[in-house]
Amino acid sequence: GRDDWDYMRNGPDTWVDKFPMAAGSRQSPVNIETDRAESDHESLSTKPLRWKYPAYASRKLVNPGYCWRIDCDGEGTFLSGGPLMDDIYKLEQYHCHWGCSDSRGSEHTVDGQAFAGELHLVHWNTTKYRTFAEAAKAPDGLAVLGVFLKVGKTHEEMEKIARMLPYVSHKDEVVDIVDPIDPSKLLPDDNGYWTYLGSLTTPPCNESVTWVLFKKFIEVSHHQLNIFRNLRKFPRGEECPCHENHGAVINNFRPPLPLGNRQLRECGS
Ligand code: SG4
Ligand code: ZN
Repeated sequence: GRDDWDYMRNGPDTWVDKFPMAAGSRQSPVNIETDRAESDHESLSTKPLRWKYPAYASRKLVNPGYCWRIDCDGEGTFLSGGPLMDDIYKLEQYHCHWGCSDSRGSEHTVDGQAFAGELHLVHWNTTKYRTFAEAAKAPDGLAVLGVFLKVGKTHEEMEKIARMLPYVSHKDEVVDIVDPIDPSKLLPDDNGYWTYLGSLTTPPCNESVTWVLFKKFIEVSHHQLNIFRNLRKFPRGEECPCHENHGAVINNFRPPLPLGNRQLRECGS
């Protein structure tokens, strides 16, 4: 069925059996070979990438059983410019990927190096499509901003999320966000990025995403990552279905796939 995939027994190698799109030639993540990036100033910097997220856009914190996710009210949110050109995208949700240890966890890698985690802000094209579902099927329907997480000092905005995670420790748990969380405070202070055309990194792996990956990482603490690792893959009251790692949500990343003949562009440093 729809939820019949994971990062273990039914892991990324097996997704193609049930989700044929996962075998496509426009899949994500990829390894960013920094030498291969084309700095094409005309098309990317004539209209700089710009975003706006109002304080109350972040509505609900969810544990879907394979990450944490914050569902947003896209009204008033805005992402445009750069590779997206004049189309206006709205923020749908943001979520995170991480490892079992600090040496792995990101989906994209940079010159073969993984980071401890990767934050994804998922947007959809409201200029061309009427709903998120419709946009998710179109080649220019979605735009994801990706931010690498490196272990270092405590991140203040991430701390607001970390403090709420114990309330959604089990699968399918949801809490309303009352203390506003500003997704723009989760972005690095430098806007340089790489961009390429790819897919969702989870089934059904739709090839509908314009990826924008910030070159600069943000720092989160080892303790904050451990709080992410405390989420459980199974519902409260149910017995842990797997004996490994007490059913912890860890290593929820898809390994990189070939970039093939896709263009990798960069803007800024
Ligand atoms: C995460 O599993 C999110 O929870 C999913 O959100 C998301 O799917 C999926 O990642 C893929 O997104 O930026 N990593 S990604 O390519 O946004 C969608 C939900 O399932 C459709 C709502
Ligand atoms: Zn993601």
